[in-house]
Amino acid sequence: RYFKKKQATVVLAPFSGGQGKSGVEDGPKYLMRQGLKEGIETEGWEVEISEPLEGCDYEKRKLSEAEVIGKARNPTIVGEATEKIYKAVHEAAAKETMVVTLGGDHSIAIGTVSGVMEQYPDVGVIWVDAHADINTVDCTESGNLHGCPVSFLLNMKRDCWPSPFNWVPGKLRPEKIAYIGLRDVDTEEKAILRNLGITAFSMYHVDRYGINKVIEMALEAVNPGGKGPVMVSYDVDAIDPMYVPATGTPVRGGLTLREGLFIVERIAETGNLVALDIVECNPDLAAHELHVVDTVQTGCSIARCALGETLL
Ligand code: 6HN
Ligand code: MN
Ligand code: MN
Ligand code: MN
Repeated sequence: RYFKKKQATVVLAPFSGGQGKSGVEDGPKYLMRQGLKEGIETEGWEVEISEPLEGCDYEKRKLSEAEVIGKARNPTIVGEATEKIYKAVHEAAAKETMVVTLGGDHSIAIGTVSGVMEQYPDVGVIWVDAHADINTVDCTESGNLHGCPVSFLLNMKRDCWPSPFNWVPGKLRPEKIAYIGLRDVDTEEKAILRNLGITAFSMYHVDRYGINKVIEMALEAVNPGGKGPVMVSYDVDAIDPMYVPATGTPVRGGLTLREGLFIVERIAETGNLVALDIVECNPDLAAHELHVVDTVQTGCSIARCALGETLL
């Protein structure tokens, strides 16, 4: 509905600076090698690749600089990398292509959501995750910025931001984001969700109402009447570690593989999807090769389902 032609831009975001473990920067490479691009092409999309972080050795800088400002770890590289991603995503969205960004850790969503919002200021964001990622730089316990992207997007505690984040527009409103899959939310994050009245469906709600009703309610919350554009920021740890073992912060009791895919199938069906992130695939954290394949195949399935595979 939003595109004249079925054109997609796959933005590669091999970045790990939002958390401590290495390996998540290899996510894009593994997803591409597993055939993500070909999978989307099979659905009739013409695919272009964008590599905003090409030539930047953030992995090396993370290890050598080990910067901490206030509580935030590695803020300079996170600020710089997300600004590059922001520009690439904005450019791709402005060309009226579907934007699929492959992480990398979830800090990259500071860039992706901001970039999408330049083109679609009223976009509704569905955040699929075991975690709320809404810690402020002020209240984060881990200091890992992949636990904070939503607070940047909502412009929370801007006074406390390290200067590399000065570029962040911070224009998302609390009523334009809804969560699905939550089951590991920090105490301060729960207070924030409550105070801002953010729509959040935990695994309890998935069990209580079923995934179909949950996705219906989430969409209605961020995009009333189904009239506007929607973006999905998909952290693969929303799905149970039984299906997605190779990820940095796995939490048991997650979505089944089918529930996880149904979310994007249903959103694809509305015709309102304009952008998708797939983040937190970390091949280095697999106990053996089968875990890598399970995780990476799930990432590729999310992309295909979001771009219409299961619509017969
Ligand atoms: N993710 N709430 C924890 C923290 O460190 O702030 C976990 C964050 C996980 C982030 O999975 O994208
Ligand atoms: Mn590596
Ligand atoms: Mn998560
Ligand atoms: Mn996340």
